[in-house]
Amino acid sequence: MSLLSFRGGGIVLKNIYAIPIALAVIATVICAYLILTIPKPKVIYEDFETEGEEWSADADVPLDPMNPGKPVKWEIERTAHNARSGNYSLKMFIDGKLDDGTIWIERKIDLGKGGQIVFDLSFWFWSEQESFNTIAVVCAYVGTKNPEVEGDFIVLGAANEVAGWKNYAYRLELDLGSSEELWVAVGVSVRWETEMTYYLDDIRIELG
Ligand SMILES: [Ca+2]
Ligand SMILES: [Ca+2]
Ligand SMILES: [Ca+2]
Repeated sequence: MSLLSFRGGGIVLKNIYAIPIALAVIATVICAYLILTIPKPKVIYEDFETEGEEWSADADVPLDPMNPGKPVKWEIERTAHNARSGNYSLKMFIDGKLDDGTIWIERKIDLGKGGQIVFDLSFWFWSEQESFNTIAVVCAYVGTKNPEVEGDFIVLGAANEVAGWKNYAYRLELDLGSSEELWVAVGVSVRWETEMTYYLDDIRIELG
């Protein structure tokens, strides 16, 4: 039997429920609006456990005098040889005997909006040995352009601060202007005349 068929009493009953129902509907609409419109941090995580196409390798390295017209040897590849998480990480090798060269991985992030953002980067970097000499430095880039040269990067610290895995972090507030895309890169830059191999794992990027 419907509420309306109750003549007088039914109308009273209907009024009693009308206000709470209306409030519940309004509260639901407000909650849905807040959930949809409050910006949530976007988190990007890369642990190298699967093949991906988001990141690509790039470099700014000198030409090899022993090999005319060719750059010095460098290589960035996913490997199961060493890992902080799971079974895989990224191996970064460069022949730094000319005391020069920067190699990195980079990716573009489509944000869908420009303006002010807070960028938080964290990753783990592996060095075979600790050294008081700065053999290489760990470097990063964040900005609106595709990084192409060593000068695009900022130095986060020495690459040989510990033997094993070490966490590096970088936080930045930046104004993208009208650009709706962001480029991020993490790499290593030679400071000592030697061949060197490092590993990278567990990159976490938070954009708020
Ligand atoms: Ca991993
Ligand atoms: Ca390039
Ligand atoms: Ca590039």
